Amino acid sequence: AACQKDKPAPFVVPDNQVVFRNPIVKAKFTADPAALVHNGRMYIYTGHDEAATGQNQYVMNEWLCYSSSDLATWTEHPVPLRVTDFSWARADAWASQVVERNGKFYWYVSVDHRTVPGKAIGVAVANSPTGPFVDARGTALVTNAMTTAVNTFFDDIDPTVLVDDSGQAYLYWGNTACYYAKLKANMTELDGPIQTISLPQFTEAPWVHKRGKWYYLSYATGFPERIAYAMSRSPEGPWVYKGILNELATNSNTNHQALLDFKGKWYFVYHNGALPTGGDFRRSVSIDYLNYNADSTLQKVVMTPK
Ligand code: FUB
Repeated sequence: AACQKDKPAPFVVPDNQVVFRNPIVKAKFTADPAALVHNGRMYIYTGHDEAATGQNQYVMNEWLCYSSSDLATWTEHPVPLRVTDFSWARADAWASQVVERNGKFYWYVSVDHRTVPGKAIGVAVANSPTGPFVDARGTALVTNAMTTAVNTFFDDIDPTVLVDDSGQAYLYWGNTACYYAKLKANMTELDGPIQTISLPQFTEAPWVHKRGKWYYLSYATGFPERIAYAMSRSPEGPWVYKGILNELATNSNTNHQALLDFKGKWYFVYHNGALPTGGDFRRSVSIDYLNYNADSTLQKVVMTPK
């Protein structure tokens, strides 16, 4: 009996569903997850919420990286990227995403710009998903001077990148307004004009993914935030709004999602404030299943607390 007690809970139940141990990171507060799959592992990239208990503001100086082959046991990698890695950035390691192209890993980040008012988007590059990452440009890729300043200080945050099957890469981002632009094949320069996407009650946190012939643009809507989504036959739209995908996250006024396929099943990675002493500025990343209907629309995510 003593032996039985010491056994860890099984990771997988008989119908082959993973029992997630949410939140997946308990030793640190993590936020704004992005995820990718490489060589049989899921990599989750997060911001690091460093606010003290009761401190009502974001304190975010670095990004973190975790990986897993079974989605139950996660390895923390050494800190792969900090605000200080971008000489032109002042503060705020806000939401980000890493994408792989031709064996290189490009990390698009939101940060506060030193000289251009407001937030800006930068890009770092590495030869491995865990780094070391270095600033790929030495300057911001997008600044507030380039967009229409709907919400001047927060316009240019929350980058998400899709490399389409055609090889064309697209960068989407925004707060209040949702923007997109093509990226050159080098992944570090915009290619053409910045366009605006019209979506109902767009707050922030766009994430674009493709399944079959459908493109999906999910995003944070309202405030406190739910996750809504739209679908299109093209990465350039038109996007058709489909409804709410994820309800309010426990104890967090923001939500932020990554949707991806791993070993033939789909997952929804997001954050909440569910850890003891957690909250709006002390968030935690969780993962749950993402299910599709027969007509390719998305089922609402069922969030599992632990
Ligand atoms: O974590 C800072 C900001 O809060 C992110 O950039 C937004 O998506 C929201 O989660």
